[in-house]
Amino acid sequence: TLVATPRRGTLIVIEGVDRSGKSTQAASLVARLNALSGAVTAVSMRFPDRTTQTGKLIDAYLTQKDGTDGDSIDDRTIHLLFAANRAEAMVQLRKTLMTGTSVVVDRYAFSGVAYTHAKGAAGLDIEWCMAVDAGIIRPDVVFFLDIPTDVAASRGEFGQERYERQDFQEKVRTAFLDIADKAYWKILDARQSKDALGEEMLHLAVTEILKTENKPLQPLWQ
Ligand code: 2DT
Ligand code: MG
Repeated sequence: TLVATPRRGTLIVIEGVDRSGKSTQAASLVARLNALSGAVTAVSMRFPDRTTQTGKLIDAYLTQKDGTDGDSIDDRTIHLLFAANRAEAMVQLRKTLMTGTSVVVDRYAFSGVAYTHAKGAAGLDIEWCMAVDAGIIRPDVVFFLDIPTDVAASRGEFGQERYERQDFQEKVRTAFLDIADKAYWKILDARQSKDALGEEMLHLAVTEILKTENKPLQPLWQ
């Protein structure tokens, strides 16, 4: 008799500029996947994970509570902290995927590269930014929620944290599109209604889950 190898879960990453709807759509996708009849199980994850030791440093930096001028962590160091915050999650992520659960992740290394590179500082070229995350688990699919930054800026709560300025977000969007890999990125129109976008993502996610369940995990950028 055949002993079924447990199918692995699918790693789905959602990326985009601030206020593109990532967190809403991540929660919605997990709920929609779990509601399907059949054997799909999905959980969510987000980066930065602000609850860990590295995450607390990152949170202080983002909310600018970390020093007198809010600039007490330099650009290279904060980039490395974001990467460390992902690296420390890999054992758990791999375990979850290998037990057959799909994981929907709100931001990943692509945000790492796009936000750091958008600072335009010397030495923060795309190659250096990417190198730091090379070898972490490669997503099976990236949903890039694309939105003009003026539309994003007009949504609520813009401007509460570091980076939430439209001129900066424009640079971030450009950097995302520069590193978009057609092999596994889906660029989606994030101006459409929540439900329409959610349906589109569900359809694409199910297709991906069926395609990837028997494939080994791959390293990113190697
Ligand atoms: P949230 O608003 O989604 O919590 O993100 N960021 C994120 C980086 O600069 N580098 C990274 O590697 C990641 C994952 C994007 C908080 C902010 O942190 C930025 C917005
Ligand atoms: Mg934010």
